[in-house]
Amino acid sequence: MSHPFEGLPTTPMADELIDKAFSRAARTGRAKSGHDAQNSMLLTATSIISDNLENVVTAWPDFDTLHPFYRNLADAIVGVDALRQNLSEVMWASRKATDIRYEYEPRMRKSEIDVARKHRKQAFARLADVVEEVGDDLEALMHAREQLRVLPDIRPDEPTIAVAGYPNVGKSSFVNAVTRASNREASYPFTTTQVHVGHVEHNHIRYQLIDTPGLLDRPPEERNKVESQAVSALEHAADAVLVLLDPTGECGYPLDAQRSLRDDIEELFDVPVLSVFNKRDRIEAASLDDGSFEDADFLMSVTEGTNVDTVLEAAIEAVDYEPELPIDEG
Ligand SMILES: Nc1nc2c(ncn2[C@@H]2O[C@H](COP(=O)(O)OP(=O)(O)OP(=O)(O)O)[C@@H](O)[C@H]2O)c(=O)[nH]1
Ligand SMILES: [Mg+2]
Repeated sequence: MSHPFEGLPTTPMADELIDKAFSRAARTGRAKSGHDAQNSMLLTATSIISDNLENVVTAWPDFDTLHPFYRNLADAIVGVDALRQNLSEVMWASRKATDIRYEYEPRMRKSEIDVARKHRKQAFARLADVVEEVGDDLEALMHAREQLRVLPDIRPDEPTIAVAGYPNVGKSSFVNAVTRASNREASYPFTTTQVHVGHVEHNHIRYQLIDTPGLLDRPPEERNKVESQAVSALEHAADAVLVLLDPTGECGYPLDAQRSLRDDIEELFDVPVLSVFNKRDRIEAASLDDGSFEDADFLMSVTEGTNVDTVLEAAIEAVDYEPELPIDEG
C-alpha cells in the first residue's frame, strides 16, 4: 500500500445498509418458524448493522499515530476533527445496534409469538432509526474516502526534495530533466492543485522530488487556509527545498518578489533551502560577474543542461539522508 488511505473500503450508505440487513434477516427468518424465526431475524439484522458500521470505523487509520504529513494533508482536505466526529458517531451506532439486540432478545423470548413479532418489528424500526441517524456521517466518510484515496504516492519517510518557485521559472523542466529515463514523473491531485512527484536514485537510495505548482509559488499571505495546510504537510515531508528563481523576469514576476518568496520559504522550512537561479542562458555575460546574483547558490540552465546535475547533487547532499538501520534487539 502506498499511502494510509489507499486501502479504505467503500462506505455503505444508510439506506443500503438497512436494506441489506433487513433482507438478509427476512431470508434467515423464512428458514425457521415461531420464536426461532423472530429471534434469528433480530440476530441477523443487528449483527449485520453492527459489524458493517464497526468495519467502517476500524478501516480508518489512527490519526494519532499517522505521519504528520498525511495528518496535515487529511486535515487540509477533509478536516480531521470532523472526520473523528463522524467515526465516533458511526461507532456509537454500531454499539447501539448490539444494545438493541440485547434489549429485545429477552423480551421476545418471554412473549407470546404475536407479541414477540411486534417486538421484533419495533426493534427493526429502532435499528433503522439508528442507522439513519448516522446517515450524514456515513456520507461524509464516503466523500472523505474518495478524496483521500487519490492522494499522491509520497512516502514522507523517504528522502524528499521539494521544488519551489514562482510559476514559469522552470520547476517542471528541472524535475523532468533529472528524473527522465526510468522514473517517469507522476501527477496527482493535491488539495487545490496538482502535485508532480519524480524519483531519482543515488547510491541506491531513492529520492522523491516534489513539484508543487500552486502551493510554493507565491507569497504565504496569498494562500488560502487549505493551501496553507497543504504547505504544512509538505513541511513534514521535505528534507530539503530547492527554490528556483528566474532572474530574467521572463516568468512574469520581478526578481525581488521571487527573492522574498525564497526568504519566506527559508523561514517556514526547518530544512536546507537552496537558491537556484535558472535560465542562466538568458543572463547577459556582463551581469554574471557584477554581483547581481550574489545570493544564488547556483546558476543553472535547464535548457542548456548547465549545472543541472550539480544542483541535484547539492540537493541530495542537503538532504543528508542516513537510512535508518534496524535496531539490533537481544
Ligand atoms: N531559456 C530558458 N528557458 C527555460 C529554462 N528552464 C525552463 N525554461 C522555460 O521556461 C518555461 C517555464 O518552464 P516550466 O518548467 O514549465 O516552469 P514551472 O516553474 O514548472 O511553471 P509552472 O508549472 O507554471 O509553475 C518553459 O517555456 C521552459 O522551456 C532555462 O534554463 N532557460
Ligand atoms: Mg510546472
